[in-house]
Amino acid sequence: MFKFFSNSFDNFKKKIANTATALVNNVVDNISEEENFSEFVLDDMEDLLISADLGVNYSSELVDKLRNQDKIKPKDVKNYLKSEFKNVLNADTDLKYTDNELNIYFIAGVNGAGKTTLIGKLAYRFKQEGKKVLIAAGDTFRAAAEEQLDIWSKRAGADIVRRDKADPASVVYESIQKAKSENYDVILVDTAGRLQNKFNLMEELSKIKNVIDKNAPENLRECILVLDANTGQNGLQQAKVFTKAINITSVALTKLDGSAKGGIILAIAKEMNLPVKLVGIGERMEDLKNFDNEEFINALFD
Ligand SMILES: Nc1nc2c(ncn2[C@@H]2O[C@H](COP(=O)(O)OP(=O)(O)OP(=O)(O)O)[C@@H](O)[C@H]2O)c(=O)[nH]1
Ligand SMILES: [Mg+2]
Repeated sequence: MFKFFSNSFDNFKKKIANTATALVNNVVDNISEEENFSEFVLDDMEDLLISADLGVNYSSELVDKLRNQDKIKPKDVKNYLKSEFKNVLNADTDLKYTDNELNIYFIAGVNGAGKTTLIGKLAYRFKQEGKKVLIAAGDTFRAAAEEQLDIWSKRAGADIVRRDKADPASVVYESIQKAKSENYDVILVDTAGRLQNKFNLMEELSKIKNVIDKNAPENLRECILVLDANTGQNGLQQAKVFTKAINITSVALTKLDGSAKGGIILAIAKEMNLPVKLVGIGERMEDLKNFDNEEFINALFD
């Protein structure tokens, strides 16, 4: 298990205040004073949950449980949501890490989601922990991508394998050879952003991943899908497509700072069975948090 030092609870609470408003306070304010869960009230509640990015299926499931029962009253809606959300967020959210072995993290996601920034932040955190870190510049597609990664690697104090405009699969292959012969603890693999509806781009992604599967399968620790919190429900769609192409093991949700769409964390857990393990809460190198189920619930409800 690998723990990052984390930002304070108060800071986290501030960063997700908009999500708390959308997901909890709005619902409580609109529902809790009602007498009963009439169809009208239930419809209202469902709309509020959908607009807080819980997704249609999960929102209607939450509302269905309140129909034709009289144990839970509208005044209990806050506690009801809290216990439901707790049940959904039950996966282990610790980023996998094995001491004294090479740990490879494969990072994928659509354009601009925050992949390269995440790699910079992760490199920094691993370096702070005294690890030997190698970044594989697998985005050889976008102009200036390698330059951007180079800047992050210098900032973090990590090494980089960069072969201008080379085939990304060969960059990853070379990184694995270097890391094995020079005893690195960590490889972070950056990949080019891609539209999830472009078949050949997704094919290319699985080709890059195959290089790891062939040359260091026991070292692949996580395949992380990077999602921009602001894309909301579209993130679910992205998760489905990426999971088909490569076996995603966890999600890093970026740009949660200021976003009101953090409800997507619950939708991803519920519909995809994928844990969010990392959250980006700003553009600086330190603005990365380990996601913690209980802390998230507390920050939403308390
Ligand atoms: N506010 C905020 N901005 C972020 C966060 N993470 C990334 N960004 C910003 O999002 C923008 C895109 O980030 P990149 O890391 O370049 O995204 P990418 O996925 O590598 O993009 P491509 O390589 O073009 O696919 C940058 O301006 C980052 O500073 C975050 O957690 N919070
Ligand atoms: Mg990038």
